[in-house]
Amino acid sequence: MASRTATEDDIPDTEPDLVPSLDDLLLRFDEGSKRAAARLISIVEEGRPEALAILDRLYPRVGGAIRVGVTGPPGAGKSTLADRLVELLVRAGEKPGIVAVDPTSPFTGGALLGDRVRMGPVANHADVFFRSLGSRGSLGGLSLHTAEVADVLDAFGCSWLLLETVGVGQSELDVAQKAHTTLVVLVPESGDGIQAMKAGLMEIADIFVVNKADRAGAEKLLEEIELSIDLKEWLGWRPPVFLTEARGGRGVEELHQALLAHRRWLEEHGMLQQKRRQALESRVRDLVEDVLHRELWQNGTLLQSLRDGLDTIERGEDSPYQLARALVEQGRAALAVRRALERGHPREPKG
Ligand SMILES: Nc1nc2c(ncn2[C@@H]2O[C@H](COP(=O)(O)OP(=O)(O)O)[C@@H](O)[C@H]2O)c(=O)[nH]1
Ligand SMILES: [Mg+2]
Repeated sequence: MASRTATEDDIPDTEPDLVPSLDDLLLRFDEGSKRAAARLISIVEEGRPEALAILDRLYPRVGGAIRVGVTGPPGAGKSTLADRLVELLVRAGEKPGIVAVDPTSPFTGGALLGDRVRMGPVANHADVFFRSLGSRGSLGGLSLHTAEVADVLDAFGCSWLLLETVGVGQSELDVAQKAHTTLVVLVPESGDGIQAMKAGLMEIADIFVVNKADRAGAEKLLEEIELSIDLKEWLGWRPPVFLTEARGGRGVEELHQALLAHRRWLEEHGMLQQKRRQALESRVRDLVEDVLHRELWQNGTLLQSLRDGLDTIERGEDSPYQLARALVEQGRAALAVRRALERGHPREPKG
């Protein structure tokens, strides 16, 4: 898409009563309207019923973007670093996007304006797409629909996608599964080095960044990390460690080069294919579980049995384990009946 300046069209409209038809939105999306993209993302993020149809329709165009997970403790400078990287990528003629998970953003992802301020001039660049998602209570997490939102941006033509997490936790494993390259950002203060190893970041990091190189202890942390890396045996890619000063942009070009090098390495060793497959598996599993979960609990009888069961447990007449087993049986039977009905077969009498 040709470079152009940001227009009013680039500000996402969140007024539900003005929502145009889906075909209309998709058409404008195809024409490169950021506003249409923002609306489609909202639909996907909110998990609205049309979401699956949208994703399905866009899927053939998904897969071009280089996906980089940016993770590390709060305050490490992930956002600042992501901004600098985006600036650099724009200068290199790329079309980058950032999907950030923001713990404070409300349900509708309304943190966008705040983050535009954060992003400064970068956010208003026509070739940058920025999206902030609510973490939905999954503390430290990537939002539930991060991968889907990234897919929409991928189909929109973003060539790089930075997926920024809130902090470090279980969800960082998710990032590793959803990104091609995972950046772990640490800072000299608060003994991050040791904590990183405890949190298992060594297992997910493709590249380590020691940010705030202007602060005391940066070199020492870098050495600590190098030492920990040396303690492990690396058959393939050995994660490099970089010093950066995100605020001033120092070390960002080197980081960019490292990202490209990792990308090449993945391609040359058939790992990109493997990572894509891994991500695909995790995605399809999520989708299946989501559907089964919803179908199961949509069943009013099952919910009633659950509540009745709770009474029984409280009276000391049953245990949670017995109840769970009974509910699983009941749920399975109900799903089997439903399936039979959907196929148009009469229900088999129980013998
Ligand atoms: N001294 C110093 N401060 C930095 C540097 N990079 C980021 N910061 C500051 O650290 C704070 C947290 O940065 P932010 O990017 O929001 O961290 P995040 O929570 O990991 O996204 C902000 O006040 C930044 O200005 C740096 O290289 N040196
Ligand atoms: Mg941040």
